[in-house]
Amino acid sequence: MKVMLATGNAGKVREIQEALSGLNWTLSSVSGLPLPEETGRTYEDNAALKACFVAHMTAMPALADDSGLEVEALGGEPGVYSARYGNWNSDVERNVYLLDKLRGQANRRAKFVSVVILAHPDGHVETYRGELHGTLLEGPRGDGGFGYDPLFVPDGHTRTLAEMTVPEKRAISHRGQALAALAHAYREGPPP
Ligand code: ITT
Repeated sequence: MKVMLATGNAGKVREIQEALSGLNWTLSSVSGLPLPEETGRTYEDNAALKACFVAHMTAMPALADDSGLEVEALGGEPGVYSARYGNWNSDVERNVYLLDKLRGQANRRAKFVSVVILAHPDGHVETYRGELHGTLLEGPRGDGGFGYDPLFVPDGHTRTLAEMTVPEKRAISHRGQALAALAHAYREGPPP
C-alpha cells in the first residue's frame, strides 16, 4: 500500500519510517503541499485535519501525527500548541522558553501525547494514540530526536529521549505506541 506522510516535521518522518518498516508500505512525504492550519482544540482534530486534507488532495491514504508535551506545573501547557510555544520558530528557542517558565519549579512532571490518524480517500479514518510520562531536566542533554526530547527523561530511564537511538525511543515513546497499534492492526490484515 502507498501511504502519504502528512507531516512537514523531519523528526516525525524518521520515526514513522522506522516504526512502520515491518509493513510492506511505501511511505511518501508530501512535498510542495502546504498542510492546513491547525485550528483544532484537540490532537485528534488536528491530526484529522492534516490526514484528511492530504488523503483528499492525493486520492491516497494519508498518515498524520499530532502531538505535544503537557507539563503538569503549567496546567497541561503547551499541549496542542507545542509546535508554536512562545511563538518561537526553533526547537532550541522553545526549549529555553520552557526552561525559563519552569525556573525554580520543583514539579518537573510532564507527558508526551501522540495521536496518529490514517485517513482514507473515501473519508474513513483510523485513530491511534500513545502517551509517555516522565520528568523535565533543568538543561538539555543529547543531540538526537527533535523538539523537547533533550529535556525529557522517561519514567524508568536515566537518559533523555535525545540520548536514545530512533529504535530505543520508538520502543517506549508516545508515537511509537500509536504506530505499534497501527502496525499491529495491519499485520492482521486491514481493519474493518
Ligand atoms: P506537522 O504538523 O507538520 O506534523 P509539527 O511539528 O507542527 O509537524 P505538531 O503540530 O504535532 O507537529 O506539533 C508537535 C510539537 O510537539 C513538535 O513540534 C514538538 O515541538 C513537540 N513534540 C511532539 N512529539 C515530540 C517528540 O517525540 N519529541 C519531542 N518533541 C515532540
